[in-house]
Amino acid sequence: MVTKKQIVKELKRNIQQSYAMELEDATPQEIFYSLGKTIKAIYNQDWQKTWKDYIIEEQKQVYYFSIEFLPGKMLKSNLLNLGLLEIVREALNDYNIDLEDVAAVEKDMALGNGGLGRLASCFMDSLASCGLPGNGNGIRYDYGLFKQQFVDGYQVELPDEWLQDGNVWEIRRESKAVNVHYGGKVYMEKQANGQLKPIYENEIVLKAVPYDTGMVGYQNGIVNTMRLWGVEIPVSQEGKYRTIEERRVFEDLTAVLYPDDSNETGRLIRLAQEYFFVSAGIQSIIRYYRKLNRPWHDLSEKVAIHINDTHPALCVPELMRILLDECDLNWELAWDLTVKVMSYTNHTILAEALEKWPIYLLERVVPRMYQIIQEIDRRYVLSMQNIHPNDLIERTRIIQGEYVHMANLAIIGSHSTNGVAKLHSDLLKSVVLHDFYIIYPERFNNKTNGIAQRRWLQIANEELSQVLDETIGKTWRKDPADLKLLINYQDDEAVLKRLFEAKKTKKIALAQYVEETTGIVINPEAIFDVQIKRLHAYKRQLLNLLHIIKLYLDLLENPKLDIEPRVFIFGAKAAPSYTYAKSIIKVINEVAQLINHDERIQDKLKIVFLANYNVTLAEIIIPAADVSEQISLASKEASGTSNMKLMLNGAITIATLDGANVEIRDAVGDDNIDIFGLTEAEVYAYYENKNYSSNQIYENDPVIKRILDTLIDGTIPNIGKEGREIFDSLILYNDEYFLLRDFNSYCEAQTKIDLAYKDRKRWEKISLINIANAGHFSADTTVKQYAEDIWQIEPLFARKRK
Ligand code: 26Q
Repeated sequence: MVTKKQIVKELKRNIQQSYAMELEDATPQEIFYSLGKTIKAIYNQDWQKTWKDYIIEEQKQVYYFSIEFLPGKMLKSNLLNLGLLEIVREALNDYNIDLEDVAAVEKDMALGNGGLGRLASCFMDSLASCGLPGNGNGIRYDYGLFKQQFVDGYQVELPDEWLQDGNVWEIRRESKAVNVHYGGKVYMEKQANGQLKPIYENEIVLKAVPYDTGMVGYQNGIVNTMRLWGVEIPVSQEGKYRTIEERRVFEDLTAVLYPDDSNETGRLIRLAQEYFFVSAGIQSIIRYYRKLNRPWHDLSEKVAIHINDTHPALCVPELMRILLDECDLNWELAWDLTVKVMSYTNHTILAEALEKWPIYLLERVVPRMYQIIQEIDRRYVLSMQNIHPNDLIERTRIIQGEYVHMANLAIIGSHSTNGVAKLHSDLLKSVVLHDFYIIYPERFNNKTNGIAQRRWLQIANEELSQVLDETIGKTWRKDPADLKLLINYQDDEAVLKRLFEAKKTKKIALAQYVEETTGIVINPEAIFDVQIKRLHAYKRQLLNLLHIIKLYLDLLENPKLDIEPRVFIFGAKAAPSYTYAKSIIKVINEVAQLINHDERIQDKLKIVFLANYNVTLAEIIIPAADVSEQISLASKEASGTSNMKLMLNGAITIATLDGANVEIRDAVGDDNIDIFGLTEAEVYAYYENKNYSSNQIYENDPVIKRILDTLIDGTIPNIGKEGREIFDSLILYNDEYFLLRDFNSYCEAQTKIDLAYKDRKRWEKISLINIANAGHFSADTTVKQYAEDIWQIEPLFARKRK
């Protein structure tokens, strides 16, 4: 066990070594870096040992391929998982240094857009904490997701220079670099032994260098690896570039994360990025497997590869390429192994978000991939003839017209396809991927998302954690299902009071942050009503806003209206090219400006749009939330994960029956969640019957008309263009996401929230019931299900740290 004294000694030595100064004189930045080095040195032994144990035990390992990872800050979570959080806090305290100040200087590692990337990082934490042999494989972007600022209410994007002060957690492993080939011409040549081998001409070779970060398990001595690849120009290729510009394109391959979280169509660089981490990752897996000296047909007993959404779907043809071209396997064996090794998760049902690449691009960027995809496609059709009708085969082909359909490639090339919540997985089977479900029913399954309780409760909300520890003991930290024990206290006034006080403390902290960053003063006694997620039409931030406008108009008409004071809090980034989403941001900001400064409202309503929503900000907002807004149009949100984080922190959910909200309702019961709106079946019925008319609602409902008119009649200043654009989307273009249809139902649900909050005892009880049932949504449980049902991997027995 590491002592406080040892830590201080090492920390001082590192500060001395790096900066030639004393701890007392160091800045938080200098302390952070040196503390990081100190901690890394502590877990390095475990890291090495974990790796060796996996090899000695010949453990099957999973490689989680994801083009996004969103770990946020790592200092406190590493300390917690090493069991050193309190020791280090005290050690620094002895020198009058606040750990929080040191932790605050760490830059968020934001190599992801939102839910999908954060899920990948929660899984990394849980895999290590459950002692499961799981590695991450992704891209080391030089710039993470853009930083968001508001200027005159408009979103402005700034580069995220997260590597500016270096990255203390990573290890660059030059010796494990591999080459990745692009472009040129490929043709097949017969060898003396009759085998066909690809000959490459004029291709471009890039070097992929791995940067490894230790993923520390929760107090179990396990450290797994997240491997992110960065691009370099190999020395051998230096002379090949005609111009600096030409060279720059390749050098910049891993420079930036694409900031679109749905569809960024047809970008050459994006395709090159996808192939980059896929090829590098699979090469390094096969290099490792060869060292084990085992026969090829055992590959699927040692290796599982997970395709996180379709972005890494080239894993399928790339593994085929290596097995065929470099390991000389025949097609049948290579294919059999590939399908056994691969599994795929789908994260969306939005048709426009299903990835497809134009053939000409694949031919240009990754010609050998295209050849192999053609052959997979040809054999797929052949194998299905005489079994299934032609039209079904045609609809499920990988290559259709001018495009390669990546989801089709991932499904055909893997043994498992899963959705991320029950409802979503059912919709995949019955609608979106129905054709594939007919062909491969056994491949489809559900794995409901989960979250890392340790980060979202213990680290983000120490106050609540402490109340839980003192009420139900500490076992929930390892066993989230034990949160259930809290149910026994649902009528215990003392516990309820303590929970309420913990919430209050966090609300005061958030209020302080809000005042410091925006100048807006908010009342911690008010209901904190939170919607935090990417800005998307289907997530319906606009529905939330329309309700706020309604409250505002109601209050103007009747200043005595008896409503609980409410603060509406938003956090959301819009993809830079998503004009409509940006217009919604502008309008929310202008409505905020209007209402926050209208004295007639007497602080009954406040709107706060916090800029630059990211993991760190989430850790400040979520513990302070009273109400969780999960109001997407039913059927559109695959799962959602902020719904789980907010519930865990005692917020009460107002929700449509979409994604994991359905399972949250099942867990807490109808009385402890506020459900409204169309069901998924009703939404589909509208599509079927084509009988929705938003204009009819607008003309017949004077309240709705009055609210919508504020968008275009000058009531809200400075939104000429945007107000009109949004108005038109609702009326001229028939309200694609049925906001008007759900509006009255939403308002009723909001009234219920108001009434429930008035009955403070009841509110506190509902909040407790939500916390007690949040253990259902632990990522630990989720990864264990993946491990058992899909990857067939087993935990390494947890050993106590010495
Ligand atoms: C695709 C092509 C080109 C460029 C970008 C993309 C792209 C990038 C990111 C497409 C999609 C994403 C991210 C999707 C995402 O975050 N989906 C969310 O995944 C969560 C975890 O499963 C779910 O909880 C959310 O419901 C889902 O929206």
